[in-house]
Amino acid sequence: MLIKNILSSSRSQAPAWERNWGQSSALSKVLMRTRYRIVDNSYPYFLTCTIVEWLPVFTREPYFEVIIDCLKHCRERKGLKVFAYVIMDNHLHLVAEGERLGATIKEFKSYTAKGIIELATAEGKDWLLNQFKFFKARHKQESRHQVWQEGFHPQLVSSGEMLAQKVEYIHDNPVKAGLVERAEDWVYSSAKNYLEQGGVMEIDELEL
Ligand code: NI
Repeated sequence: MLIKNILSSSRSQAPAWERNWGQSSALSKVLMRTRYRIVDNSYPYFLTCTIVEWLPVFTREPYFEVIIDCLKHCRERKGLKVFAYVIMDNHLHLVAEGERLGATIKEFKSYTAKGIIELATAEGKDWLLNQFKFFKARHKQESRHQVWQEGFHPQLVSSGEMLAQKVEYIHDNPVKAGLVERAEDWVYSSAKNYLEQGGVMEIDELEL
């Protein structure tokens, strides 16, 4: 596993690197040549899903797999196009597109929340489960836990340049966090896919 130095602080706020765009890398030069065009009313969006209180949930493979399995399902069955993604310890980013994008992401969050709770229950992670209970929004009656923060901050990606910038930003997350030296060394992102080095799931690669 290339995952190292997973941040252990339980309540860290968004770190500085989250607020700054990445500097250019070899990958960005490839991406800046993108010929991707937005057609009709179908636009990609940059999305962020964050665990409640920035709790570090994704620290071991089974937790990452909950997300990967659900993304695969959404691609295969719900018409979700995933152009880029990264899973960090307490949040994930996507550049995605779909006819029912909002509804699909809502279902994705609900389904993965259940998976995370099941896993935490099976592993006896009472501390984590108690945090999920403690931070549950009062108005939410349908579940006892709150795993994700509300919403997913959709940002319309309206040009090829912006698209390249978002994809690069996504791939740079683990580098900026000091977890890996090169974007493609992070297992749970689409950086490898763009370098023809495989990747843990298929994506809808942009035409480069
Ligand atoms: Ni991030």
